[in-house]
Amino acid sequence: MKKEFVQRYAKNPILTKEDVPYKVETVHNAGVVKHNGKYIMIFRSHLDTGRSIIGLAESDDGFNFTVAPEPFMTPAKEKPFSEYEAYGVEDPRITPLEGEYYITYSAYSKHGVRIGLAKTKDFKNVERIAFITQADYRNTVIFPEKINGEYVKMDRPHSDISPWAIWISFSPDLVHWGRSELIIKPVTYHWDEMKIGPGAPPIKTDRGWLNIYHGVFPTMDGSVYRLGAALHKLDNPAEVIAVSDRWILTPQAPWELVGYVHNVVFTCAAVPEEDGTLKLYWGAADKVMCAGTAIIEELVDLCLSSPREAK
Ligand code: BMA
Repeated sequence: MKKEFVQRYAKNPILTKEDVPYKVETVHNAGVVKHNGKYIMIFRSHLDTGRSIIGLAESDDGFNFTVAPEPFMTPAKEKPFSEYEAYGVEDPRITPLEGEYYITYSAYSKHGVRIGLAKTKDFKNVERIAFITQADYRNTVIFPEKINGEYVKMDRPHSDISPWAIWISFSPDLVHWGRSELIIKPVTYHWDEMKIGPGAPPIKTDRGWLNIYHGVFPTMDGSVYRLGAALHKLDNPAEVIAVSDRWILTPQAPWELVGYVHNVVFTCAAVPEEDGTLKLYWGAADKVMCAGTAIIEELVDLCLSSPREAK
């Protein structure tokens, strides 16, 4: 029997627009962390303008969430942020780092899409820090600790020439980034052949950084978004140890197959637990939020036992 690496939570979807006390059309692509013994989720919602905002929900067990009465982040009103967020804020990822929570999000405007960085201590007040890319970047994840004295991020620049791939960059201060290099590329006629991008902020394991990413395959019926796993060297995450040949999650449940955008599972969050499991969260068909669990060591073994080339 084919092994399933992610066990879906029995009561998926865990959050839908019906759970939100203000008017939204979708609940998807959420960042999640544990904070003061609770799970905090910040989720993207389309409004009926087609533009997105970010809401907040809280849970004791990581599966049953209650949504806060007001949105958490809406497009900024003050410059310079207002200039680049006018069309919405999307796909937040949260990294706990040095006692604070750093949030990366896609900022859309007439100038394109770029990545904003914000931080919070308590998920009540959020402070925007800077835009950390130019236009044409999405899917930025920050590693949860400095490596060799530097902050590290991965993201996915757009490109018409080369495949849309995962890049890594380094920074002394989280604002200025450089020494970028391409580290994982789509593979031709493979489930992730069209484009790939970082998903959840990386998880530290004894054998390397576990990177759960998304990959896209084009079909006659539109694109299919799936999730895969890769392992990066602990002291040099630019070095990719292995990328699993197989995907770890594919659209299967009815709400993953049909929704706002069909055939999408898209992650911005995986929360490691003390028992060696992780809780994985994904937006299903860009419409609802789902969750599942996986055994971290099994994902690491999967990468090592059946790798495909990284680039
Ligand atoms: C990507 C992003 C994601 C979305 C996905 C599937 O390009 O827009 O936010 O979940 O497409 O529609």
